[in-house]
Amino acid sequence: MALFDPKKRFVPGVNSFGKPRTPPGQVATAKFPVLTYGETPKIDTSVWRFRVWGEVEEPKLWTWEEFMKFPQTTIRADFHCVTRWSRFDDDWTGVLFKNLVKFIKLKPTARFVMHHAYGGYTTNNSLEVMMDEDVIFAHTFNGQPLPPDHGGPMRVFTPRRYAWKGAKWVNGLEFLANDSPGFWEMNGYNTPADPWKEERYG
Ligand SMILES: Nc1nc2c(c(=O)[nH]1)N[C@H]1C(S)=C(S)[C@@H](COP(=O)(O)O)O[C@H]1N2
Ligand SMILES: [Mo]
Repeated sequence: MALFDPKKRFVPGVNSFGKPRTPPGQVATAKFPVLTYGETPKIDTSVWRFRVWGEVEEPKLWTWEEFMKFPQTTIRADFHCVTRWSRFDDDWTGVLFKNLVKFIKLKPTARFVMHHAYGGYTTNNSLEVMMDEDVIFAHTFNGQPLPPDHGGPMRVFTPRRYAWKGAKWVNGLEFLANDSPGFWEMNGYNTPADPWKEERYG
């Protein structure tokens, strides 16, 4: 299933979900800067594990092989960093959250989702934001394995939110009943983080 409808690119200046392609205060770059707080962890897929816990009926622990059996999707999307650079039209392949969550039995109390990652990074989104149709757990970038500096072997990418809302080297999801700050959220960044509303800080 491809979410990208090429016809939409014929609407000048509008992205795949009907918003201005360049959010306010952003500048386009052809580069792909690496924005990491700390070191790049090196994780082999043979030892990679993905945990699910918190407000769920049954915690999960998936291996790489198990994760690759979930439905795979390629999206074309734009990347917006809160430090004001944006990258356009990359193809990301992996498992959409909305498909992954079908394999998790949520408790009715689950309202927020904390991403956990190798290295200790965390970030929190509402369940509603995670259910956006293009939130993806990506292992492939423009047809190549996602490079370690950009979060390989697996990262989260949230095209409708600033990029800090997706954890590189993701290794688990914790479902929460209440809004709880992750790494940057504790440091003054906000939870919804909508680039078109310039929700950068607090
Ligand atoms: N684990 C982890 N994930 C992270 C970060 C980080 O420091 N550690 N930085 C975030 C920020 S602020 C951005 S802009 C993007 C940067 O992704 P890139 O390095 O691939 O450009 O990753 C996000 N995810
Ligand atoms: Mo960022």
